[in-house]
Amino acid sequence: MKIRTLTLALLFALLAVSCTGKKNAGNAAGTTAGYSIAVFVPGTVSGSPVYEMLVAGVTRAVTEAAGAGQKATVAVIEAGTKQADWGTKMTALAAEKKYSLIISSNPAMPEIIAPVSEQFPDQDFLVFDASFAGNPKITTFAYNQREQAYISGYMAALVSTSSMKFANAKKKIGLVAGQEYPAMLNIILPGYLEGARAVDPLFEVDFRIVGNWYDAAKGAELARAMKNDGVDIIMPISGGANQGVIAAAQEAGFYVAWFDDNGYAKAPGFVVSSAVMAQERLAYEQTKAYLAGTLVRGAASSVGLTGKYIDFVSDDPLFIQTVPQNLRDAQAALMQKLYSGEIDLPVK
Ligand code: RBF
Repeated sequence: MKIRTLTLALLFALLAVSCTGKKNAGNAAGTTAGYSIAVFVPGTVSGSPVYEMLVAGVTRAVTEAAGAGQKATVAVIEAGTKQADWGTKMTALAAEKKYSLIISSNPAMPEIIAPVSEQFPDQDFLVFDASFAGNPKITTFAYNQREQAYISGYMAALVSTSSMKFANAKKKIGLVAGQEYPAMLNIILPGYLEGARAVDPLFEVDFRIVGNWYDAAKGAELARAMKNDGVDIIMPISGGANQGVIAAAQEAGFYVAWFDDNGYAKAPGFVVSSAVMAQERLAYEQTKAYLAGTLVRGAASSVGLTGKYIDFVSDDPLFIQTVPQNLRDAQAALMQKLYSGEIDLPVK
């Protein structure tokens, strides 16, 4: 496992050890030993917006707390792309009894953590982009991805039916996923289609799977094939493979609907949409709450458009330059209907 520890945080960890004389600098949360947080990244950070935001948010909260004199440290552990190893790696991490809190993110993690929690009942876990109730040591936050995907599908269909340079007459938009998983099949894919069909009921989604979260060459290959089949805009949700979709867009000439964070700068003129989740802010807020002793433990919370945990980035100059005014107006009108509740998209 690759462990990167903040230099500043390490300094505070050493101080914590020397002040208390204890080797264990964290497991007793809230004691003078301080807080020691591990971010368990199920995959690799680079290229995955959800994980980049997770690490950034947690690190910001810990750095601020440490700067204000609190004993707080963070270690980022990349568990890598072999998913079969995640359970063993999580067990090993909990067995260290070194971290007062282990933070992670993705919908599969609670099921992996549940048996680890049974084995190490004192260990606290906080998982984003996931939902799991009934274990007081596992706290989760899920995003309303029906809203997020609907917003994305709506903009994709607006672009696809427009007179923009790479748009064609076919009512076909694309989605490239890293793998198939329940949130993708039951929420994101249907939400994307639902949003597109709100523009025109004849829209179809060409849905393809990379088979992992890193293979950019495979991402590019799938995207080129989709373009040849008449797709003029693709939403990539495939981690490091997204880079392949971006490269294919620039080379073959089609648009990209970015998901999770602001992606306009990834390929100016080609990325026409950014339907985002505020994972950086949520991770920051909840880590801060944990460090302040106010994290509501064991709860399964949901966030969405309310509080702008799900949103569309419409004020980026690259969006304004790339997408014509009439399409931006139509997207803004959709957002108004969502903010006002005129369109309500609960996760079923
Ligand atoms: N998204 C990424 O961007 N990178 C990943 O490495 C990644 N790995 C995942 C592994 C599993 C088992 C699951 C269920 C999802 C994964 N996701 C990954 C998708 C992520 O949780 C989320 O659904 C998407 O980013 C859309 O918001």
